Amino acid sequence: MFNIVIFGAPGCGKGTQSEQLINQYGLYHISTGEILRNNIAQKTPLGKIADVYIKQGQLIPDQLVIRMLEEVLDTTPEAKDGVIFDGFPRTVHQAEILDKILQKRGGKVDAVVGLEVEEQELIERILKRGRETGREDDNLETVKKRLDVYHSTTSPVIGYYTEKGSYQPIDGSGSVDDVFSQIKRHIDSKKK
Ligand code: B4P
Repeated sequence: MFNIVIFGAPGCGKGTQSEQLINQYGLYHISTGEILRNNIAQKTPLGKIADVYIKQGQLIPDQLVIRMLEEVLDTTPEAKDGVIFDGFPRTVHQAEILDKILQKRGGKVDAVVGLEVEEQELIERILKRGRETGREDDNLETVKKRLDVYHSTTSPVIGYYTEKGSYQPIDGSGSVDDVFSQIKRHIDSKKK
C-alpha cells in the first residue's frame, strides 16, 4: 500500500498531476472536488449542500467531506493498494482524520507533494479554465475567496506534514511534464 497526498492552492495543478500519477503508478485516485461536483450534477442531498458552499468559494464542512471519503474507501476494493488523495486534506482536522482512517486500514500517508505556484499564475489558470469549461466556481470573485480560504484554513496543513517530515514542496510553475518529473523523482525516492 502506498498513499500519496497531492496538496496545494486552487489551480496549482492537483488534478492535472494526479492524472500523470495514475498513469505512472496505477494507484486509485480520489478527488474530493470531483466527487462533490458529481454529487451536484446528480442533485443528491450532499450535492445540494455542496453547491451552496462551492459557489461561495467556501470549504464543505469537515464532517460531510470525511463521511464521503470514508464511504468511497469502504466501497472501493481497488483503494486497498493505495490512493492518490487529490484535494484532501484541506484542513488540519481532515489531515488528522486521514491519518486515523489509514491507520485503521494498516496504512499511512507515505508522501505529501505540495505544488507551489505564485498567486497571479493561479488566478490566470483558473480564469482560463472557467472560460474553457464554464466551471461555476472558476470566476474572479469566487477564486479570490477560495485563495483567502486556502491561506487561512488549508495552508496550516503544510505545518502539520512538515512536522512529520513528510511534506515535499515542488515548484509547480513549469510545464506539466517538468512538474511531473520533479514529483516522480520524489515518489520514486520514497518507494525505495
Ligand atoms: P478541487 O476540484 O480540488 O479544485 P481546485 O483546487 O481548483 O483544482 P486543482 O488544483 O486540481 O487544479 P487543476 O489541476 O485542475 O476543489 C473544488 C472545490 O471543492 C473547493 O473549492 C471546495 O469548495 C470543495 N472541496 C474539495 N475538496 C474539499 C475538502 N477536502 N474539504 C472541503 N471542501 C472541499 O488545474 C487548474 C488549471 O490549471 C487547469 O485548467 C489546468 O489545465 C491548468 N494547469 C495545471 N497545471 C498547469 C501547468 N503546469 N501549467 C499551466 N497550466 C496548468
